[in-house]
Amino acid sequence: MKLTRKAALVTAAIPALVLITPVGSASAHGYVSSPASRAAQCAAGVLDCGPTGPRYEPQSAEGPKGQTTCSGGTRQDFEVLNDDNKGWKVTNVGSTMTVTWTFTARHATRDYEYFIGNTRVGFVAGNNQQPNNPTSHSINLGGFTGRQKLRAVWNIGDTVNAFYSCIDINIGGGPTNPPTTTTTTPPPTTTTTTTTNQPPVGGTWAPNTAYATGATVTYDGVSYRCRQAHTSLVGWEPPNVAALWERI
Ligand SMILES: [Cu+2]
Repeated sequence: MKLTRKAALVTAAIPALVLITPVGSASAHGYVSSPASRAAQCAAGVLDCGPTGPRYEPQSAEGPKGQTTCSGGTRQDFEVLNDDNKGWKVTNVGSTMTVTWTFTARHATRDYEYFIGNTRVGFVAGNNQQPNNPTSHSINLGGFTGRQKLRAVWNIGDTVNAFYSCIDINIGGGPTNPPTTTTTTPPPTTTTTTTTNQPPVGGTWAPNTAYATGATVTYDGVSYRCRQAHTSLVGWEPPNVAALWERI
């Protein structure tokens, strides 16, 4: 009788333990599942990312907000995600792409940010609400082209932390040199007698056209000023490429 009672107590205790263990904080967060982020590729076994870390917890690349890493900078076994030369699978995308997050815990969300290099190409407010799972965002890639690393950041609303997810993409298949915001060539002044690339005044934007810095165009009835000299391409329409065209 005594034995049976003891056994019953032990059995009763087991389900409680089993329930508590998986709810531990280490496994509960989120990552970009589509297109397959670096961590998603680790979890799928596409690449060998080591015996721990993203292999089993693609959702745990966590760290303080404001970092520029893919790993979150907290756990050493996630640093493999920062290796740009690991041979990550690259996804071909257009000038706009859909990014899908999978959450294992739907934390109240401050916002989402998307970066290429130091340029923030996307922002989605979270309003401190719990997100749906999964959650998808359409991100305009800001006129960048070619092989790029999109860094997706999920900023949590009620902790100091964020979750980081890097996605290797090939945008458009156009020229490999993306427009950047680093050039600060001033607009040609009236005293300059340069005859090349004179800003067309008030023309309609067209592809395969050389535009000088300061040139103004209209597109869909809206006026824009050229931020830096370039030759236009389909896909680089003024509303798509903030690095090249400023709305006026
Ligand atoms: Cu979490």
